[in-house]
Amino acid sequence: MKSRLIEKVKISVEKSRPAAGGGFRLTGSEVMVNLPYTPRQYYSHGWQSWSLTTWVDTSPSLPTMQPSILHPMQTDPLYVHETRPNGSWVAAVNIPESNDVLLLGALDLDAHVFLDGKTLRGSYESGKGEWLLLCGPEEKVFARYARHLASRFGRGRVKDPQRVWCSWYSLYTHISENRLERVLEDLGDLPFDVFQIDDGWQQAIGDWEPNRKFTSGMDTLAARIVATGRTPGLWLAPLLVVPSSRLYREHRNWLLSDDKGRPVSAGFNWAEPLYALDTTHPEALKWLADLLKKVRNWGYDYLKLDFLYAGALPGIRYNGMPREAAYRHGLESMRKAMGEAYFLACGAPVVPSLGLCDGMRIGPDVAEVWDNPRDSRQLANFTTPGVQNAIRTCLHRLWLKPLLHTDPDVVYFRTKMNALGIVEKRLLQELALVCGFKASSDLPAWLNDDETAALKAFLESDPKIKRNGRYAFRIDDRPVDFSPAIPLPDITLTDRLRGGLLGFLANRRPVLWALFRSGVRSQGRKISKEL
Ligand code: 9PG
Repeated sequence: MKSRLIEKVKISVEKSRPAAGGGFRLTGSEVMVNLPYTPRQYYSHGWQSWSLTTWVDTSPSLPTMQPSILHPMQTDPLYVHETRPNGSWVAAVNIPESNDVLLLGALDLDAHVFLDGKTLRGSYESGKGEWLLLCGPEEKVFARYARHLASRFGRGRVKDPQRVWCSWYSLYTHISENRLERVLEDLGDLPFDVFQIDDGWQQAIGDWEPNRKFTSGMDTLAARIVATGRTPGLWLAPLLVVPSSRLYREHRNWLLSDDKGRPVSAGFNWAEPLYALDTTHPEALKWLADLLKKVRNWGYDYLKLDFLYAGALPGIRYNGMPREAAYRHGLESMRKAMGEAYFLACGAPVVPSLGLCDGMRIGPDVAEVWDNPRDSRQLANFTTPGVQNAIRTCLHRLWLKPLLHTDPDVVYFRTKMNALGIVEKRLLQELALVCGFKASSDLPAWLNDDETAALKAFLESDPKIKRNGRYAFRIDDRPVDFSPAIPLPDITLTDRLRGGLLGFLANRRPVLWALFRSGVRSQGRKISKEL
């Protein structure tokens, strides 16, 4: 079966030719690969950084993730109700009686893949494009797909990733210039290359000027960071707009809209509905370029651009471009405006960002917990913050490593303000070593001497990584097995019923608003108590 499979599949497509090195290169807006068997396992690739990416059993399917108000910010909203196994750009299925897989991967944008019984179907949303069809050992076929993507879209430009201290996973939005300056001092000689200010400095999502907690100005803070020998980093969500912003009031016509002219939902966060900029609107494009030039002029040479999926949501655009092409168009002009800055893409549609960013978050947010059963069991949502969700998705995206720096999010060494067990923290640290990207938000003041020493050793380490299986690695001389993080829960009927009710409630804006507000308040109280 193994070696002859590729001859046994029947391909329906406009054009097909052998690909260099084996397999086929196909052209068409729809390709059908008819398999001589029903696959049991399907590799489902999520649309953007946070979206679930994993091997799934082909039956039964998972319930639809909830609440639906968050669909645009967690998955590709166009396919969220699809019950067949499906995913963005690329799919793989098992080959019976072998360890090999068959891969169908798009080489152009706006592509989705489905499994329909024995038929793997690839489809371009707009016009035709190219596909790669490969059979062989999993690591090899994904590596070949990555090489084809690199020659089509390019790779990141930066050789080695930097070690990042990021303010989010300790202080969240409760940052101020005073607090950050204290952290900067406390970091002492811990070998972090970048000091990255996350969410909380801006006036509003859309109004990217410092708020009342940053009265000295962002340029002054950048200069203070430089004075400690570190690169200043800044978080922005440049493609998002919230109703409370000036940007929303003054430039409603820059928003991505639906066919009735209403702004398209990009989700809900910060106790507000989210909307998206139309990256094909010439004035919005110019505003974006000016924004990035402005933050570069303030002195920030490391930019974490977040919630980027907003630019690729379905909607009506100024120039009618297909959505991922429109996003890439916007990203190209942002990249240009950023000059030589390091660009970390987050919440980013994966393939359309290739070649334009230097690093990419390849999984959902971590958190001080392993799993949140309300989200994973009742809401069937595997994109919410938690270490298990982060490990699962990141491990299934390691094939992206030759294309950019793969950021699995921060690791924890602290015991304070942390519900993770020692084994769980360790597994997350090992993931960071496998991904080759090191970041932490631990406040030095929250670490005891042993934890500080362990963090320092982690930042200084340069281990040899060997992959021995899908989830098995050797890191220097330690065997590391990530399989405990992989299984998806069995969702019972009771879970589904509870989830239905929870999802219904969570879709009400006042409920979400109240949840968000009380969450931020209690977070703030806890942090203040610990500082
Ligand atoms: C700042 C944070 C951090 C973090 C980012 C991003 O689906 N969600 O509701 C959702 C909300 C926030 C989020 C991810 C997902 O976090 O990944 O590192 O920068 O924004 O607000």
